[in-house]
Amino acid sequence: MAKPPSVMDGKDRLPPGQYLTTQFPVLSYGPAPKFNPAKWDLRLMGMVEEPLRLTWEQLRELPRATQVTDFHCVTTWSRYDNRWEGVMVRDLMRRVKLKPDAGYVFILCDGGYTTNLTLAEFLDDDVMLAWGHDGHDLHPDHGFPLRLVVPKLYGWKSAKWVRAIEFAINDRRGFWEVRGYHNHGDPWTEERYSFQEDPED
Ligand SMILES: Nc1nc2c(c(=O)[nH]1)N[C@H]1C(S)=C(S)[C@@H](COP(=O)(O)O)O[C@H]1N2
Ligand SMILES: [Mo]
Repeated sequence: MAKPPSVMDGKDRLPPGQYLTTQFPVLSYGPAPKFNPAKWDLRLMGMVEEPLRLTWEQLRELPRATQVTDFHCVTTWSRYDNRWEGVMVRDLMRRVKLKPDAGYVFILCDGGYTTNLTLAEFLDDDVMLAWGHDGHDLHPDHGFPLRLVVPKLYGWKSAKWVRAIEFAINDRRGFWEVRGYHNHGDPWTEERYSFQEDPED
């Protein structure tokens, strides 16, 4: 079967084992939660000197950013040039002081979904919390009011409906990470499944 021209053009842009789509599939465990801007909040907690709670209004007052990145789902679809709008994690993190022992980040979402990252990967300069996509508010199914965007890792790390960010000393696996997905999830080395993990890590 002939591949679409864009795949041929952007070969080194498409991670191994992925195909390109211009659709924006919805991959969710459970329905999109209802959003009440008067009650919604975002918490930064755990290994921080002072926990932080931001209302929807306060979140929207943080410095805004847009960023165009590719998205790679472990189920093998990739979508190029997503224009995300929101807040860079590095700007949000100016509002808290981490304790020196913090090494891992646990993302907690409305509906019970979770995912884990190393602190270094969470603090990477392309990681953001987004409320907009391609010029519109995110569709609720895609994570409105707020989703994480981690361009360098498979899509399951880009948690939708984020409500809390917990900084921790030790790593702990999130929703998909305990259900057979890789703890790290680098699409370029195809870290798809937990059985691929190096027991030494
Ligand atoms: N809260 C929550 N976030 C989630 C998921 C989910 O089921 N629940 N699915 C993940 C997976 S597997 C992928 S590939 C992306 C998909 O994002 P999309 O539905 O906007 O395409 O969201 C991730 N974030
Ligand atoms: Mo996914």
